[in-house]
Amino acid sequence: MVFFVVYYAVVLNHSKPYQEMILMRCIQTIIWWSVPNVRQALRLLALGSTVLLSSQCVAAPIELNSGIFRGNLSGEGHGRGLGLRADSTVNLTSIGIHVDLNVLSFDAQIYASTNGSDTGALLASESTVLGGTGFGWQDILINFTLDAGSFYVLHFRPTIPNINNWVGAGGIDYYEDFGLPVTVGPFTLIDGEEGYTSPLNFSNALHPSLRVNVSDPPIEIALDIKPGPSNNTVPLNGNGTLQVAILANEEFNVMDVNIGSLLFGDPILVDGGATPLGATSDRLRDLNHDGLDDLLVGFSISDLVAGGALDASSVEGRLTGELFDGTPIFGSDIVRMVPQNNGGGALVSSAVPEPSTLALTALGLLGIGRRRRKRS
Ligand SMILES: [Ca+2]
Ligand SMILES: [Ca+2]
Ligand SMILES: [Ca+2]
Repeated sequence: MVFFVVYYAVVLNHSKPYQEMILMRCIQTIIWWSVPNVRQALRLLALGSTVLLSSQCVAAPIELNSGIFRGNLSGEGHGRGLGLRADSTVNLTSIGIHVDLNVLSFDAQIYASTNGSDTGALLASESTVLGGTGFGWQDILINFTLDAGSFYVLHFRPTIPNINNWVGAGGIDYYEDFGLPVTVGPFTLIDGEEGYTSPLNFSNALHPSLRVNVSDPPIEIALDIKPGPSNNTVPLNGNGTLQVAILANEEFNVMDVNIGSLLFGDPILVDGGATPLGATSDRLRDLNHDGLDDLLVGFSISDLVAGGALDASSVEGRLTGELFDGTPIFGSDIVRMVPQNNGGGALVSSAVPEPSTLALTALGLLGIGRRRRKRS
């Protein structure tokens, strides 16, 4: 079809600028609908921003220590950490330590605390094999939101208790606790500690230099599964695409969504270990006619069910992901799982089908025209 349009435009008796314009539209359309990431990049360019600009918004790691350096010493004990207060609500995405680690599995942990000097319940823990790379920063990815005004203890330890053998010959950077409290970034550092499990020992007068990566706290997005007049039925044995809409508002531009980061599934099944699924299609459309483009993403129903991310017990679908600046987003809507009809008739088609290539091409041409008008 595309080649016919090109042929029609180039061969027939149109002016040269018109032929070139048609040719460019076709090339744009082919690119636009061929690769999701290219489409995303073009949308950003259309907005006058770039992926590079977005990545510059990602904050640098924040080093947490008293600023009074004791020295580089051996690493006896069962782990090290810091008690602190979050002065604003932030999402912690990694915890690291400045050290020479032996090759072992290590845990980054976040404990509750009432004062930054006592440890309560373990709130989050992630394990990673690290070490063997000499002295430097060793980071473990974690994802946990610290609430403004609350106290926590960040702790780094060998996964298996290993009193005198978790720090290598290069040692560990130590800072003096008497330099605390001190405010660093969005945190007030209260006290250094050591130990293996709660309660940790805060009588120790030293602390390591920890570093954390933070992002803005998660944003809840307005989600509409099967947008439009629909009772959100999903055929359990369907082969169609489940369309999920992220609705924009004045504060939330769907152009900021990193489509490659989106994952969908039943929150109960996913939190129980099932793997959520990435989107297989995406397009912009003002679904609720408020003048703001919404983002419609599609997920394969058969893949969702085959992967265990949806089953007959599902009553909710959750979408999680990130903005280009790393801010987490999440949203959910109800689903009503229904069995497939004999022969797979009406219920399967209740999932919005993928538009044909012809329709996509027409939409692409219309879409490019619409976006251009908006910019002018
Ligand atoms: Ca202490
Ligand atoms: Ca709906
Ligand atoms: Ca809208």
